[in-house]
Amino acid sequence: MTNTSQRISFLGLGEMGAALATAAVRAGHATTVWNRTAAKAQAVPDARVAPTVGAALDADLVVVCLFDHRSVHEVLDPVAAHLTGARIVNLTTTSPAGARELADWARAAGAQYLDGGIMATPGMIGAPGARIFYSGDRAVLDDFRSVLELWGTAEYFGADAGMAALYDLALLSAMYVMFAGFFHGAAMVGAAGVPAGDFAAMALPWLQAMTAELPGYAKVIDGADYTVPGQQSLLFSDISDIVAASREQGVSTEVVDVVQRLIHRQIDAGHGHEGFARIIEGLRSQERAA
Ligand code: FVH
Repeated sequence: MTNTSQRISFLGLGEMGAALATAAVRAGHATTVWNRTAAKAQAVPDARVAPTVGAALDADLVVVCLFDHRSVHEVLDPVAAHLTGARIVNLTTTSPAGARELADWARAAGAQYLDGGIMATPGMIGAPGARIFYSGDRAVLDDFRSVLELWGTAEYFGADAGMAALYDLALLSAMYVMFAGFFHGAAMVGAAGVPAGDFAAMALPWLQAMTAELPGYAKVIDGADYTVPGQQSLLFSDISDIVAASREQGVSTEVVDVVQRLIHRQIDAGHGHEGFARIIEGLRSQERAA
């Protein structure tokens, strides 16, 4: 229970919104909930159910946790005239540009806006290890830190409302590519009858050991010198054997082809004896070309 009860409203009671609202109720905050599908609003015991979005706006803090950028506008646009003085934290996943657009829109409506990127699953909310990234109006974070910390460690990335989303999506990209690599390996050994569970037991310590290499790669990237001795060269990193073994197993090479293409782009440009981390230069040039 908290000593200082705040009036917190939640717009959106999907899996995540319900977990956030439940934590607020448990901490003793006067919690109001609204959800498009009204039946879901009953999922948070002891919360007051608002019949409309407008009725949920009478709160110290309005927490938005909807499906995507578009749904945030669909919910908030009709009540824009009533947002003057509102303090909003939006935990809906959006792109950085989407977060900036929402921040500008909310400020134009007279509200303060803090954007958030949740680095946790609903089951992790309030448990050790849950982190939430924030950027935008710092005063919202400072004034409601005790509420925000109910859900996970709050980390602030500055006034640019897009930064939390940028960090969030960058970390998610690392996660998705790693999982895709695991699925590829599981398909390779799976074609030989090895259960994915057996492969997972082997992949876990291997990937944990390999992540220890990240700071070393980061040092090379930040130093922008791929000729520093001790790096695994691009020629050595050629993954032709992995591509061939995948084909032999009858497994699609889509996942590994991407990595092989990035390696060969650098080799073809004459950098074969430089370090593997140089493939980031190919990614950066794609970014510039876009
Ligand atoms: N669940 C997770 O593991 C991840 C962890 C990281 C952060 N994400 C993001 O959190 C946002 C909400 O996710 P969620 O898990 O709560 O998602 P759902 O259970 O699918 O609930 C979606 C809610 O959004 C409502 N909604 C959708 N479209 C509209 C709309 N046009 N107008 C009004 N509400 C809308 C939906 O309402 P209903 O379908 O029940 O009527 C749910 O309340 C999300 O950005 C994740 O990326 C979660």
